Amino acid sequence: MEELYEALGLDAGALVGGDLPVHSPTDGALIAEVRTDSAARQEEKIAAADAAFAQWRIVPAPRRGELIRLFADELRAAKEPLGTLVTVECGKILQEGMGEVQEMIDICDFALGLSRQLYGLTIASERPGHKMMETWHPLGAIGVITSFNFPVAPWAWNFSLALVCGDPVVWKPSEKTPLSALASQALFEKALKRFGPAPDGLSHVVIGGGECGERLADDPRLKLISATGSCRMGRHVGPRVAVRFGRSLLELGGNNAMIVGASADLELALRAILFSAVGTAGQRCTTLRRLIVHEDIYADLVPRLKKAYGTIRIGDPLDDDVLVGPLIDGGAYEAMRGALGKVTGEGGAVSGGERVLEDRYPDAYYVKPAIVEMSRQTDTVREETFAPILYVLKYREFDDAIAIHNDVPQGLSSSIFTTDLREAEAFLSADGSDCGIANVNIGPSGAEIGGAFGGEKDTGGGRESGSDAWKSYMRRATNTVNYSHELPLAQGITFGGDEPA
Ligand code: UN1
Repeated sequence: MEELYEALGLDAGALVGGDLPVHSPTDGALIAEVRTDSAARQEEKIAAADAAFAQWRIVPAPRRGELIRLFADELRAAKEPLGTLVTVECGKILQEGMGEVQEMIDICDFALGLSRQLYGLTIASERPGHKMMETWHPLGAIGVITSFNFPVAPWAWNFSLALVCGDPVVWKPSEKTPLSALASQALFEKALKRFGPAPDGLSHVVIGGGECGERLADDPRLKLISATGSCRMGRHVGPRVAVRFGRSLLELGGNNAMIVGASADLELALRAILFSAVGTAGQRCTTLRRLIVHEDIYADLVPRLKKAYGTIRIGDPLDDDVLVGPLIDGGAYEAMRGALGKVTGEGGAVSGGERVLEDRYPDAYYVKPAIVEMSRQTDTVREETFAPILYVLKYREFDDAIAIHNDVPQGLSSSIFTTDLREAEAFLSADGSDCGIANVNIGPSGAEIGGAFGGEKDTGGGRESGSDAWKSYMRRATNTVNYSHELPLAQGITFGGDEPA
């Protein structure tokens, strides 16, 4: 670990003796003891971010982009150690750990380009000699709350856009993955050194539990709170921010499904199902959780899927051949067991789901991904259990498939496998999938950064990452300029004969 810390510019001495123990989910070993931030220390950081805003907002956006360009350089150079740390700290396989760092690099590149494209509109005025336009200004310091399963990329989506938009950031990572956050911050500080003069306090990490997130949510100096995590967390944070009329951007749970139509290319579908359902050990917000299969291909697809599940290697996520690493902790394992127990009571036929490698790793939680065949969509299926459980449902009519698909509280990601153009287009249409992400012939997980990322209903409605998600990090001003010698009023109103009093 020491070598890894050193490669990332982390001071190993500062990672012992703190009050927050960090365990690797790969074997349960204690890998660090990090210091949490007191309320007073957190207050200092928020105040510093707020102070930095006054200076950073007047730095030209392309110059702000330059800082993100330098940060991307650091990330490229540290891709392997940072990806490895992500793997060790949250348990996803190394390919995915590295992929997560690549996602950070990609969004930095996007943000750099964006720094020259923070465009507003010009608008036709109804009044002669008048011009109307829209300008976008920095919003203020912002708070970012992230979860353990993607310990760095969602922060980077927010951070890179926010910085380019002129907003300093205070980041509260999951208390399960503080090291990846501290390493990201250290890499950013390296970029800052190369950047030259910049206001102090552009980026802060605050370490702590729920109370730490609450303090962010309640602080009026943080103009936007962008939070990624469970629906439960979002229900707590969203209203707190709303009470003070703050902005929130919520990216919460998903219950993502795939419809497999009768005409689907089953080879492709199988591969997509496997990656989406068991990748990251089922701990992505975009994980495939429900498979809705046409009755004509059910007997072909489902046994093949079970066979493929049987060949998946489960184990140390640093091992090249492994596809499924551990769950994050014992709590996640209990939640998985609980859901499988409940769903059995609801008539589900479970295969897989057992704990494995217990002798070798008594303090880690490796499980066989589970497939559960259901005759109907029950309340347990409607819940998001953050574990590799794939519920399989059968349908006959396409409209029923869509109805089952949409009949869950969450609305993040979705997909259909079909070669039938009508089905594909219907799925993407206004009365098709009700999710923020809807895909054809690819799975629901593993989105690129270029599109807006997020979902509807209990997923919280926020959009992060690409497209015009940057607008959440800026304030919009509508400007009307009168360059005439008259003062015509809008809507044709005459006011006191329009003579000066
Ligand atoms: C998450 O699980 O919180 O689309 C984010 C994906 C990744 C991001 C997942 N690009 O699966």
